[in-house]
Amino acid sequence: AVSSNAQQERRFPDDFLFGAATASYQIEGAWNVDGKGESIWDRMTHTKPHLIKDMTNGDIAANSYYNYKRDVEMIRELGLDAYRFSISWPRILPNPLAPYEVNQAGVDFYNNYINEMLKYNITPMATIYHWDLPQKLQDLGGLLSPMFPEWFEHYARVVYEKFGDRVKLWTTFNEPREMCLLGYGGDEKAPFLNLTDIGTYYCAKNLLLAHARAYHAYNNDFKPTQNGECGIVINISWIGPLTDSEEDNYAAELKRQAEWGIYAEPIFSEQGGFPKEFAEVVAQKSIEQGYATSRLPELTEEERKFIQGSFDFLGINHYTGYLVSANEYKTANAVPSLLDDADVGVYISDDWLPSASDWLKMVPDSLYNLLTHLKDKYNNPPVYITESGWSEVPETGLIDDERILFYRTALNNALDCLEAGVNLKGYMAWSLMDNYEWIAGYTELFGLYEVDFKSEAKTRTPRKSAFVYKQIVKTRVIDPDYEPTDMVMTID
Ligand code: PNW
Repeated sequence: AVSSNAQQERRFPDDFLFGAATASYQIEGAWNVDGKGESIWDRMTHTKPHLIKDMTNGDIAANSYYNYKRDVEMIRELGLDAYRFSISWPRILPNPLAPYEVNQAGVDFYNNYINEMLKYNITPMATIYHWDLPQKLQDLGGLLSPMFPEWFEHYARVVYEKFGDRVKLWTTFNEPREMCLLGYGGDEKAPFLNLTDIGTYYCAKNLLLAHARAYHAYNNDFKPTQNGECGIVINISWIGPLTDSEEDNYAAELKRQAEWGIYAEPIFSEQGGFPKEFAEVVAQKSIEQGYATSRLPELTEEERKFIQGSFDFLGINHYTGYLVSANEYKTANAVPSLLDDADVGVYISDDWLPSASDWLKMVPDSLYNLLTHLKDKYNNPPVYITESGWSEVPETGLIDDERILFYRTALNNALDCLEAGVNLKGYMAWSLMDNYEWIAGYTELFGLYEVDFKSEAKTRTPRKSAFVYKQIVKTRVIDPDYEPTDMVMTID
């Protein structure tokens, strides 16, 4: 019997947005079809396949360009409220500097996709940019070019104009850290520039300006008629101190500022600008290293004001966490670099369950710790968890009990957050289906649905976790004992 006492049963509110997420390059395939231009991931995987663990690429991936109706059918099977997908910039603007050359076939594809979602009352949440930059723009400097904010605003206006009558939830960028630290300041993501000294920081500044331009373009010119919302998605791990000591607390704060504060603080803090302590450390080290100015560029007063408050909500990709020590567990880093600027030790406990990805462990209460921290830090902004998930090796197959444990744990944390007054509005699982996991290729899989990449049809089959997630979405309650009776999926 349904309890009348709300305290006995912890449930998600009816308007809580449950969904699943994907990204264009990871699922679409059709890399050179119907006028699509070349992206930095096309170029990189084709010319340097050895950078990818299994030498694969996203040329075909889950072939969602052709399978999108099946994808929407899966979303219906799961009973999801929302679907987070990304738009491929080079599919829309194959020649990104020619303002009137919009690729109609690309527009048609996303129109069909979005209309298929709306037919079944599924709320689309669109990511404007999830890492597949047009190669042409990379040749001109990519995110390091001072022109980048203008290029991005132009592209954002095109997608608002084409899809904004139906898409009401927009995010500008997916994961600045992964782009700037790993792509420009490192060599783990395209364009693999490894400019450790200043690459990360110049990327961060241009990204913030580009985000703010796209936000203001929406706010001023589209929101009045389209009535949607625009935010940004930041990957935020929980970073806590290893001990209660003042030193470790300071080290953890410095690491938070370096890892995600440089992207979040300028937008979400009341005062704006780059995080104070970290900015001081970088300035100090830069001078010691012989630079004329800080390697972290200044934001002018005008830029600071332009970026501050440029959000309707905060999208967070949250997977994991770690603890920080001021003196122990340090490793060698490039000098100069962001990792050397925030020169602290990182501790990962052996007790935390490992996934198929070396960076992803199941860290107790990481989501709760993170969201309650952000609530206080940024005056409780509306938050969506835009990604959260667990990887397994391909051999795991359909019985993915560790993934089930991950989702139940994370969603219990989400309920704790709601009870603590966090303005949490939704949760998107990463991912709807197996897909191309960047430099890990197809060796680390995150799907609620397994994809048979060897089959011509890229057949999708629900895993056990799909049935468990479906049950939670339907009942709005986490039943720790629920077991699917069979593995037959239907649309309820
Ligand atoms: C995200 N971390 O990347 C991306 O948005 C997805 O495209 C990707 O497939 C997914 O998560 C799984 O990797 C992340 O270090 C990269 O905490 C790194 C971290 C988290 C997410």
